[in-house]
Amino acid sequence: MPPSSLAPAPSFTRSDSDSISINIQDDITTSTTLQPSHHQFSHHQHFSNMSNHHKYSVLLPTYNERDNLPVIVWLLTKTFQENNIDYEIIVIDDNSPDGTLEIAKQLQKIYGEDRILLRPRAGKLGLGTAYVHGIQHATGDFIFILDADMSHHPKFMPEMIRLQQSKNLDIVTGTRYAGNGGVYGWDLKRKVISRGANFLATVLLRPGVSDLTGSFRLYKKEVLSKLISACISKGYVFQMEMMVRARQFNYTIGEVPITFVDRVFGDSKMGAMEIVSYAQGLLKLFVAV
Ligand SMILES: Nc1nc2c(ncn2[C@@H]2O[C@H](COP(=O)(O)OP(=O)(O)O)[C@@H](O)[C@H]2O)c(=O)[nH]1
Ligand SMILES: [Mg+2]
Repeated sequence: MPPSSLAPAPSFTRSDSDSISINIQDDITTSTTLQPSHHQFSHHQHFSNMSNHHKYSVLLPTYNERDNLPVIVWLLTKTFQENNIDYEIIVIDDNSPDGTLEIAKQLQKIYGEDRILLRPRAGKLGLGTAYVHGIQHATGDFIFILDADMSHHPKFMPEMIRLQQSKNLDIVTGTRYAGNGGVYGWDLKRKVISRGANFLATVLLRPGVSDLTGSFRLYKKEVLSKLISACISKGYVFQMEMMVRARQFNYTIGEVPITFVDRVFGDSKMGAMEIVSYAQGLLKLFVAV
């Protein structure tokens, strides 16, 4: 099999001898993302009659995502190949105790070293710096950022690219809080936290974007580099600061409604500590901006 061809449902045998096949995962993904009026993908599904000479680097930060990584990589590859888009996936693993990096190495063998780049770090250094680290190795002129836990489905990427191209936008952000966007699988507490975080940030900083804390975004590479070097926040507040700075620099931002589906495998790293540090970071920004 040529390394860059779409690997048909690779299966990964885990050390505890139960095996995971992509088909099962894909079923889960499709069934959990079924939404009533998803007309935004009925047209423009493919780019076959649209020329796209750009290269898209996907920054994929991982911490304990061994069950999710094969599926998200498979979905990304499928999406890019079906749309004739040049891409690379940069996995930034922070020495996950569950052995995510080992899985990533297997995926690199399947898909090729030009498609899967491994840029691991020695320990859990946080999300903000993971992007800083990842972008240094990106060879694309556009950068996608998304979570590795399948909460962000790659099926929205062609629409994000299309919107970016139609207006030559600097940034396109996925939004859960406009149009057909939404959140599925979160309990009330988590929904309130997310809404609260967005509300607080909107009131304090007025950035003109409906989803500030989301992290499914497309950037022109030089725009992301500039934003990253201007950002002072670490952790969860980082995503929001990026949007606030973007407005400061007068970058153009588009929004594509996305459905966010809570992770099926693994645990969220969002805890009480993250909420406290988010609030602190927000206040710091409010004072600084
Ligand atoms: N490299 C790296 N990735 C992280 C870290 N914390 C979270 N992630 C990844 O960032 C993404 C979002 O984290 P997640 O726990 O799902 O956050 P939530 O969706 O807000 O609950 C996932 O792909 C995680 O694996 C970290 O410290 N380092
Ligand atoms: Mg998540």
